[in-house]
Amino acid sequence: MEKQWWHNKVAYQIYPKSFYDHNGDGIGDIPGIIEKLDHLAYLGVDILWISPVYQSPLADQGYDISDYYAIDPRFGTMEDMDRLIAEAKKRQIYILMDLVINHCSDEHVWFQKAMADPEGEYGNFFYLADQKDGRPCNWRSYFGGSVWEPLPGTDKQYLHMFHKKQPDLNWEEPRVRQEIYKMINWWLEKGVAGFRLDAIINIKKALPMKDYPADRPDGLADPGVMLAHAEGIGAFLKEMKEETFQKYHAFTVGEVFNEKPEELAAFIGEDGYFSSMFDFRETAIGSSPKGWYDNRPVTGEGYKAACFESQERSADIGFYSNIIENHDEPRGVSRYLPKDQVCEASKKMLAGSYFMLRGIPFIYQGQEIGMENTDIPSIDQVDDISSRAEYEAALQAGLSEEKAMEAVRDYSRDNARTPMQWNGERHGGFTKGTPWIKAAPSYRLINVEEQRGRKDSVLEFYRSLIALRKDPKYEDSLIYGACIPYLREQKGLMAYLRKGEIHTLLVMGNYQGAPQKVELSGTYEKVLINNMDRFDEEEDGKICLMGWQYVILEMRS
Ligand code: TEU
Ligand code: CA
Repeated sequence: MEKQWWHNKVAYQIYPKSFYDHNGDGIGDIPGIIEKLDHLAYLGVDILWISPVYQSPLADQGYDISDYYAIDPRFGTMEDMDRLIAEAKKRQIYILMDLVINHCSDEHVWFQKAMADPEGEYGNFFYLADQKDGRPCNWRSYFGGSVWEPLPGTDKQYLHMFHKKQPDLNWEEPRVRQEIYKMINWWLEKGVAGFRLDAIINIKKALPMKDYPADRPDGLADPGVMLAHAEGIGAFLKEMKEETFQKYHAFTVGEVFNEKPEELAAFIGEDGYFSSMFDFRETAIGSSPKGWYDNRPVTGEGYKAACFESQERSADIGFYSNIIENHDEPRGVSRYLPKDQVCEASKKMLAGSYFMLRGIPFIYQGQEIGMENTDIPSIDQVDDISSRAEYEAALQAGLSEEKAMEAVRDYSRDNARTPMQWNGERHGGFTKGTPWIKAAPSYRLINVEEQRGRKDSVLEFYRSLIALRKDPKYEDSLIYGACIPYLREQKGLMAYLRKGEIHTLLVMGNYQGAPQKVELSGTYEKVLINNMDRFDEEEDGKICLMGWQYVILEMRS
């Protein structure tokens, strides 16, 4: 495999609105990110993915862009952005912008012009249809309801896969693609190192549009069904790569759901459309097509199986980007650990388990201190638009309000969007004003200030994981080595070997509260990481792992 600059990097996602508020208006901002760059350098991360800060009405928290060439004043100015890129560079940190190009905002000038004159120059930038012919298809939008919405002041309607304030761009129209490539290159010229590609699989629709069998009481069909019928996205992605990323050696990570298994090499192989794409197999565990209310909780065995399937699938192909959470998901520790067992030891075990898998590890803000899901008392205190749709779906299916709220509490995107917990002061030290969204009450106990320098904290544990991954000595195994499941059948054990040309590391996590004995794969040289201060060797080549213990051993070859 040809080496790339990003192979040995660790990435970190910032959700700017909730990261750090510099000017006290309650909204996190770019100057706030700059102020906290030293925290990120201390942690040791190399790549920052910044969720959208472009000009936006914030109908979907910035994933609805009204000007790709401008920074929203709530987040700062273009000078701030330039300063962020420069300050990051001083610390050898690379910046990734969030590229939201499946759709824009209904306040974008293209849409405004299409609305003013649907038959004119910009009409074909969107998917428009005559109202008189009825709804062209019964697809459900991701946020609930039909994808079709009347185009105000006209006899047309337009398509939106997400919120109605997020009209889909028509990628079949070459002028749309040219406008997008121009914009991408403009950002690359500015010095960003690459992009995270939002919802990118949606840019290719199954055409001609038609109805699919309804799968919920609303009579609509899941958008995933349409995607399964869409053919030919590759031509768009290849063209985009050649016109933009490739010329700049940019790092790109696709938010790709619903890809067809045989397409993985085309997406992230040596010559793939993207450098990497997120592995969402773990987030899909237990998820029901009916909605959040019908999801089943994750077990350790389920988690392990999902990780290994992804590892096996990508092994000879390329690098997945590995996560336990992001701004669309509940907190990883609240999702992948049993509710009554969430503690510092188990958080570290989960961290270590995904972090050493083959691929690029991404950390979501607050994950490095073990932030947990927040309290959500009632539906009117929810900001997240997808939570509202899921709440409705639960009620429609006959659940009580209390049961519907339970689902929202477990899966709401607000869980990840509460302010970053910097210290134990008011609002977790996120703002001097009133935060746009309430801080999780846990900030008094879980915060950066308390953990920084405390040897056995989650934060310091993440630092040690990052340092080990970046140690050039182990590059042959932790970056380029194979990932081989170890004692896969042993229940409650998540273990694998990272086998390189020179080094072999044995990674073991006891994914349960009870201790268990584990046979080692051979003799070991040394213990590289241990989340506990004991290491119990038995006489017969076995070790006894305490509940939630996690260790990495360097094996003797
Ligand atoms: O998410 C894409 C996506 O597929 C969503 O269905 C996501 O799984 C859902 O929001 C979870 O509830 C991306 C962004 O990450 C998300 O924040 C945006 O809302 C969405 O695109 C639209 O831009
Ligand atoms: Ca602010």
